[in-house]
Amino acid sequence: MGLLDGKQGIIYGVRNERSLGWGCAQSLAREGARLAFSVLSEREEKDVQKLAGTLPEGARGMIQLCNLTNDGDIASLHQRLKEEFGRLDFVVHAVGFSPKDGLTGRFMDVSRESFWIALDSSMFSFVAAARAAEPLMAQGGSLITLTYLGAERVIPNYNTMGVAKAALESSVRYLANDLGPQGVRVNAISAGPTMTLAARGIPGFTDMHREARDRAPLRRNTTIEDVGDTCAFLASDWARGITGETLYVDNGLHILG
Ligand code: 0WE
Repeated sequence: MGLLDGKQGIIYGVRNERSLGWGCAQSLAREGARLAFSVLSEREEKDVQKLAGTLPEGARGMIQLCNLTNDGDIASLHQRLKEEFGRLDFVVHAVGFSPKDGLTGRFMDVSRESFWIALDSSMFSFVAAARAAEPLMAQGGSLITLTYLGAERVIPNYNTMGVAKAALESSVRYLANDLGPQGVRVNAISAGPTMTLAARGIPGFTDMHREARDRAPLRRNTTIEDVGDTCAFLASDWARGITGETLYVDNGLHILG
């Protein structure tokens, strides 16, 4: 018997086997949930199809292309979700993007264009996903997004993503207040540095990853399984009293001075 037997939800942002979204998918599937995946491109769709094929039969739902910065994409995805799933119990938003110039040099030198791309794709995308999911969550539900300590502290080069994550964490609180009366909970997981595709391309990330392990109270790095199990908890009724919260899954890194 799984924690999430009979529940179904959608995951945005699985890209490969190292993705935090994939860690969430594995934990949610293990606990008995049925999953839909939303991917950005046809190339990613093939990869995610392969990954989803490794999940238990009952966990595999639909895979559909959807760019969360496109309202038409969101509408057709939810039309299909309504037809094939009927109801959503959770949404996992594991999406974030900033153009390169938002992740390097001085924060204040980012272009207006790159700044808004980062805010739209990393932050407003969660609001858009929440709004679209609302009609399918009449019986309550759980919305989960991913954030990072760079929202609250200055982490070198995180720059525009830090400001986007700060807005995202604030949106978690406002959405929690909007949707609470309908029994929809909204929370964020603040993950420690993890070796994902998104992180690997970042200059200096390897050193940062090693330092995080050496300094963290638990002396280990955050894994996608750590994040996935917390995600399954937040999606479950065990977390029924938690909303508007940011949970740290970082081996205690954020408590250090
Ligand atoms: O949120 C993130 C990274 C997300 C991300 C990654 C990229 C790389 C490729 C967003 N946009 C882009 N754009 C690209 O063109 N993390 C929490 C991982 C991360 O990124 C950092 C970090 C950490 C940790 C960037 C600078 C410093 C630390």
